[in-house]
Amino acid sequence: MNTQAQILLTQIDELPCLRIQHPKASALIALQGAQVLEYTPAGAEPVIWLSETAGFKGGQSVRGGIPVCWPWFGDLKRNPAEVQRSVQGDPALAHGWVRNQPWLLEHTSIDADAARIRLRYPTPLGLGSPWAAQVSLTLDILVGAELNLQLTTVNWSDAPITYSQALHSYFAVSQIDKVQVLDLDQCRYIDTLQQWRECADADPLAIRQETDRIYLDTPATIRLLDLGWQRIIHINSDTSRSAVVWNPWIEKSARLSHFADDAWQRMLCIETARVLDDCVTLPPGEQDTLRLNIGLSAPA
Ligand code: TA6
Repeated sequence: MNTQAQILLTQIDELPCLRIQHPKASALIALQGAQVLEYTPAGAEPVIWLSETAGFKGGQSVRGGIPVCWPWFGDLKRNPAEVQRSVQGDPALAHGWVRNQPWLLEHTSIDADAARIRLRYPTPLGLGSPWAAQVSLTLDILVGAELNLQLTTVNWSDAPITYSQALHSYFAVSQIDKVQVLDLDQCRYIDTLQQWRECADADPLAIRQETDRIYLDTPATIRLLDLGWQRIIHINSDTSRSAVVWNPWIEKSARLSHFADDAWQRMLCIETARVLDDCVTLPPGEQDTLRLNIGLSAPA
């Protein structure tokens, strides 16, 4: 049967969402946080993981998908001093203030190749630093044989702004002990579980314990090899030189909200970032885009 190409507005509990049906892929996007929740190419296993126990409540980021972390990543106090000075955010908020806020649906289109959606964070709505009213933030999402996200910040103010950001992608895996993260061997990383000390590995990364690493000087493409599903997920960004790899493993899973105790076996976060040495300073009148392209191939 030829799948109709359509973008449907739907409500899941408290959250308005867009359900994308297309011959090349299906997807689910929450307007809150402009959060991709699901992405599954035609004929493939899901690429993006959504928690089986996810909540869909106003003001709460949904567990899974691709949360937008902006204008800071992670713990604000662990960010460079210039980010903290510039954003003047609430340190109690992890991952910035836009991922649990309502975004506006600005544009949709659909053709034989893909569905395209543009969402806009309605500054100065909601929380914000002194410059929040003078910065625009949009997310362009392309759903097709590949998934493409472009997070664009425009600085309309008369002073430079400094921020960190990440597209916090939760990837679905067949079984965590059947996957390897390629292309990060030789990259230096900060191990947040070992007093944030700097390390480096010589081999591809296999996940065998709680893992929470910030890689720096990363290559444009990071590959997630999944032998269980006989595929490679290509995570490509030409505008990011930092990436976060996170799996909560057993103990932390039990402490996480909306996260089944065994869900650590079915997901792995590889987050496309601009953090630490790679954070962004944007001069007045300029714009910056964080681009992410996700595609599949068979293992070599
Ligand atoms: O990206 C890794 C991380 O910073 C982890 O330390 C963990 O906190 C994860 O993000 C999820 O954070 P959240 O606030 O969404 O539960």
